[in-house]
Amino acid sequence: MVRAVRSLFPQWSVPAFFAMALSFVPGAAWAADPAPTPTPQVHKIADMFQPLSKPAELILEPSHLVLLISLAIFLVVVGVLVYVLFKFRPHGPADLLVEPPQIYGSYNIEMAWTVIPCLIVFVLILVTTRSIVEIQDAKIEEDALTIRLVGHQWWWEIHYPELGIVTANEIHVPVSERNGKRRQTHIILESADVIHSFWVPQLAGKTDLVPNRVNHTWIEPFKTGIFLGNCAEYCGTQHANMLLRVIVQEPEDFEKWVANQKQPPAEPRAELAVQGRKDFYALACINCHMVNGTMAEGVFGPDLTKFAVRQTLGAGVAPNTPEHLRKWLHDPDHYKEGSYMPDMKLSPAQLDSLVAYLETLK
Ligand code: HEC
Ligand SMILES: [Cu+2]
Repeated sequence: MVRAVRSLFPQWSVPAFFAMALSFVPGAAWAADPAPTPTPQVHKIADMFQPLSKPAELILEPSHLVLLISLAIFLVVVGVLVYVLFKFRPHGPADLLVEPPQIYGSYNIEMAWTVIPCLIVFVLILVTTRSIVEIQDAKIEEDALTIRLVGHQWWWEIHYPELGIVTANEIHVPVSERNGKRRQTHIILESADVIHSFWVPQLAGKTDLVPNRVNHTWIEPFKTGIFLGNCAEYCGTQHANMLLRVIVQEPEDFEKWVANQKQPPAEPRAELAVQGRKDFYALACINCHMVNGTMAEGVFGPDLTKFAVRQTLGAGVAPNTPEHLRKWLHDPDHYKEGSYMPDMKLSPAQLDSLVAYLETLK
């Protein structure tokens, strides 16, 4: 039945009617972003109607059905409304003086608008339950990559427990072949503070990150490139700036990334960068940030071990360039008002040295 419905529902009919729904999709937040991304194709419009991973595909069918039913209801309600407005409009000044017949209640109509919606809801429950079960009870393969994702106000902490990697805001995963070699990514979702929600529309539906609870989801992207996601549960003032990227790579490229992430960052050589590391140690940065292989062991903020490899900073508020980094350190509120990275009133000399040091973390 769903398949039949789907064939009735060509792709082009969706966008206009659901433009409103789509405006919630993270792609919108990025449209104005001048970020020059040197790396692979960014799938700019995070369009949930173009899924590129198993769980997102599984929810496409029921969502078409839901949208189709909603469209039918919309047409019936508006149709009846327009009919009534025309049919019973006053035909002349005389009509305004007579009171129309006052009819109280109708057994038939009331039965109809109680029973039909109940049936519709029942059908939707059955269809959506099937998809939910299909996604949640899917077998996680033995060779699946595991990621532990911890939501923070307002950034994403990312662990690869089996690989010993910790990073932030940008998830790297290997690509799967649709009909060939697959590599699932199992994502364990937790929260450090309030409820957040993981949503990368082209890869999987939303799953919440709830304090004191462990949720799960998985992805299996069929295309390389960068997929944009967002926190999808209001989590405080900077909720809209809690962006997420999933960088899907060929297995060889992914392995290279892994090998690099496992190395501690190279020793800074340039004088300015060496000074920067001293400043980094002296300025309390180390209370909140970790840099593997150094005395910086803070865990309150994002791990900076391989900071310079990331494409963005501040969970996607700005491209990761020296200019933006300098501005971020000078005044994080400029990008993210109220963020938990304090303005440390750094001097221009400190800013220069810190930027030089952070740029070596790759
Ligand atoms: C009180 C804890 C705290 C201190 C002290 C602190 N930071 Fe942060 N920092 C954070 C938090 C929290 C974030 C994440 C902000 C966000 O994205 O909402 C952050 C983000 C960053 C980022 C962006 C990381 C990324 O990948 O997006 C950099 C770079 C950074 N801090 C550098 C520094 C430096 C350098 C210092 C010292 C001058 C410092 N921080 C001091 C908490 C702190
Ligand atoms: Cu959030």
